Amino acid sequence: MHQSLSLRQQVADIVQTTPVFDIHTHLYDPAFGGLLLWGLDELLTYHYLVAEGFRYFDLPYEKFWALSKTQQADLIWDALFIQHSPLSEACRGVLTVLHALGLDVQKRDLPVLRRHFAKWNVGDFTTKALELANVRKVCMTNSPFDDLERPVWERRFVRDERFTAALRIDPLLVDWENTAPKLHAWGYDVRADFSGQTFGEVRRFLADWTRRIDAQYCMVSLTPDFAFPADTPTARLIEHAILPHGREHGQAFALMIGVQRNVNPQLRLAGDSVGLADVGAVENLCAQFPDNKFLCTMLALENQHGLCVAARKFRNLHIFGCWWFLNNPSLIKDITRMRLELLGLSMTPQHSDCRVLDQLIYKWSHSRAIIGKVLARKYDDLAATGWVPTGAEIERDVRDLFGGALERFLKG
Ligand code: FIX
Ligand code: ZN
Repeated sequence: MHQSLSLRQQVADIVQTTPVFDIHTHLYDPAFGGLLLWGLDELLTYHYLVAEGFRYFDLPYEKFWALSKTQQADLIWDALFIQHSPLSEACRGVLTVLHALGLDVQKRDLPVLRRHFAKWNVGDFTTKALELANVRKVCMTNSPFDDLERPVWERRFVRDERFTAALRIDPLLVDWENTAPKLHAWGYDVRADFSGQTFGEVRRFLADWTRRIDAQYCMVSLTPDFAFPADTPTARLIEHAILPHGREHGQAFALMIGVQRNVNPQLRLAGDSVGLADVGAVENLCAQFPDNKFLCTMLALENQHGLCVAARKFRNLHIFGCWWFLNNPSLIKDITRMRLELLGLSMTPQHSDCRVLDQLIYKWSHSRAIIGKVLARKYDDLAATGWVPTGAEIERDVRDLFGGALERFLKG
């Protein structure tokens, strides 16, 4: 009993002190200026909280969107923190951030809390947030199709080494009809019907952007009905452009599957939902293209077991994260336990998906606590057989779970 208590403490300490590589976020290198969101009003208007706010608001959607960010934050604060206790995970997250920054949340005084943030500049706050979250490196989501982001890459800038890039290509794969003319206008000789040099030119586009941003991997999010093989533009582009590109550049293809976009367009970014996807499509990709590396996360809870089993069958598949509606303590606990039981340490239990810099602090503090407990229970079970892990072994394992295994997978 004594030994098991100290083992638990040892695991908790190692999990707290091991720095994380956060493999999927929507944060930006500070050189992107206003694209890097931070501060209290951004925290309060996070789309998770907008969705929750509308559970209580009694005003038309358009009226909310016409308000300034500060006014929107005021409404959300009032509905979700003052009129009701802030029990949801996203609400609790705001309080974890404020508390970690040393602020007194008990007074429930929004103007005072706001004034604290006014003292920071973005450079110092970036360092503070990364330090408090104990995150060593953050992977961004970088889209050449984003009109605000593209010019920053095109004019070049000095990179902050704490931020790495991932090439995000949703419009290419899910909206080919409107994307083909764009590629054409950018000097790539593609045709809407895929004739001529189309696939080669898409590969040239991918290679150009991979080089320009030094992409760690290439990524897409897909709806629950994603099928492979299939006679769809998405499947054709994957087979004839994305995967040959991946083989040529040794680059993994990351699939985030199961998001049903815009089920309530009036909620804007908060209007996406979830649906059950087909794990078979991922298995088909892994089986048919053993020389490609795939990363995958799925949004539906009901897909988690199948996805784990798929990863047992295919070593070119690395599964990651408790994405979005799964990023809640109860679900992280169950999913992480299942993954450890089926895959051991050859997976990445969590990414943050932060959209606001400050969120690194709460997403990693909350996830760390759960992953630490789950892991400690597993080591306890081992210790009961006489196999007591050494400190060095636990440190090695935690490094792997917090990005090390993924880095090896990407390099291998
Ligand atoms: O597609 C994605 O990368 C999603 O994570 C986002 O689009 C989503 O809005 C989000 O922030 C989820 O956490
Ligand atoms: Zn995301």
